[in-house]
Amino acid sequence: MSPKFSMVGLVLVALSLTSAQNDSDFLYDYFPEDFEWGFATASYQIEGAWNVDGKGQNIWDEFTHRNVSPIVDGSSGDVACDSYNKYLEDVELLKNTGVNFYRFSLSWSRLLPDGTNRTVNQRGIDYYNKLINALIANGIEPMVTLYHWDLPLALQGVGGWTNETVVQHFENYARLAYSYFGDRVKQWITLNEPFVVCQLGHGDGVHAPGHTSPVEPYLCAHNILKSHASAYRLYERDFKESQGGQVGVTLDSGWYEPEDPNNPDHVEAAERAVLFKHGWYAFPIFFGDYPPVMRQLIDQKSEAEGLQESRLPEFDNYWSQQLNGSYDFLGLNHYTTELVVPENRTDPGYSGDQNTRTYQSAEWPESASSWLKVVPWGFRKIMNWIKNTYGNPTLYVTENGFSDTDAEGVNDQGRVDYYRDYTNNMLKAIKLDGCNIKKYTAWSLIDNFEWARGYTERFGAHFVDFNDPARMRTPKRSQGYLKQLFADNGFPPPKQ
Ligand code: PNW
Repeated sequence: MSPKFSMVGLVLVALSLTSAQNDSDFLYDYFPEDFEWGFATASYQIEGAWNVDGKGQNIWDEFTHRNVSPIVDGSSGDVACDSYNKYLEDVELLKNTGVNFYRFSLSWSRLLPDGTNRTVNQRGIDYYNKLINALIANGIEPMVTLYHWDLPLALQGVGGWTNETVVQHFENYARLAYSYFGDRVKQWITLNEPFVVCQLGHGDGVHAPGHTSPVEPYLCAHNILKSHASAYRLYERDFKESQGGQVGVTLDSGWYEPEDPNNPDHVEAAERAVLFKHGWYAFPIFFGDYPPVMRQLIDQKSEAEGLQESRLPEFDNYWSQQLNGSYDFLGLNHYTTELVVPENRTDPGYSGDQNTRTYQSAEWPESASSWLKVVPWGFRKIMNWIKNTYGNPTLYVTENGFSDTDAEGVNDQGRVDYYRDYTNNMLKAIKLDGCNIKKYTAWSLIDNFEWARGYTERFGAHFVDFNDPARMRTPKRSQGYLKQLFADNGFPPPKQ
């Protein structure tokens, strides 16, 4: 190569590097060859069939059936997308979009009606066997979440996640799942978003079981972490050698950006916010204990409140060791970003404990969900924070997505733009920042029951007509977009 030629090459490389690091620039490049693409769903949000074929009730059945409905449109997951009957259609949609894998969750009370291994519901086993076999027959790898928020009601009767006995029940349930499905399922996620389980279910009360408390979320988190560790160690001990799969956990975290990045107090407050959100669950799993700043602030505030002991429980040596390193990969659910300012607070509970206040910029594009603003660069920042904080673990994006309403129908350009810009930031995190991201999962395959928001917010790449008894599914514009993205495995440069 002539010196002149290589000089030109160097200048071009330098130019493209500087321009690509500027976030406003789109990166035309490809994902690594072994990168994998999929869709996610969750049992309660899609299955329906809440009281048939031996399924026991769970806390969302009870929550949605309350006389005064806590759901904005008074709806429930009784029928949802009827995927219990229409799972083969779902597999068709997956196949048509060209995914590598499908992330779905098992309904604990469909398999163990009262949550304990006293009775196994064979018809529940049959259902998931049929689904798993159909996926595999179509070349789609199953990725299974054990717990996506639908705790068996009988276990809630004795305190649910706030009673330590749940740990053994979860381990028994995990053993059942590994035993029956582990010959074909190699990707296991113990829990989906323990933060949402504990804070929205036990702190704010907007999710089942609807408790409001400054203490329960920390207790819930403590038992949920032990449950995760038990299920992880069980697989490691009794299944890993024969089945050869992987076990991880899915944690949700937004990105927390200091309002004023030049103010050290703002920077510290934003760091606190990420530690309280992501670190609350990830620190025990990566390091064996809660983040020091949580220990310090919650101990101090508990004492000031006149409590005998801290609202944040402690791990003994045994649990600290069980937890430490209990992951083969880390799952990340990410949707949005918040701005953070420091604020001295005395209101007891998860929010006040952080001494921060968070809000979202009015300039960020909106979705149909009040909490979800479109901030694509935040995705790249949380991935880098995870890389730097935990030593660049294997990261699977297990959810990412955008909501709209009936009004958009299948013309969901907002979702197309969201997926394009978020996945492009993920590409930058991989190619420019060296983040170890191996899989990406779009939420969601189909519109579904969006928890407290009922059917008023749609996240699907396929439209579901909830007025139609057949629950017809229709591909949206975003389905076509994702299909192309998955097939290209990236962003081919625009043709000149
Ligand atoms: C996730 N928030 O939940 C869940 O894993 C899905 O089941 C859900 O449908 C999806 O995201 C869309 O909401 C979240 O308030 C719920 O920050 C609420 C929040 C985040 C995630």
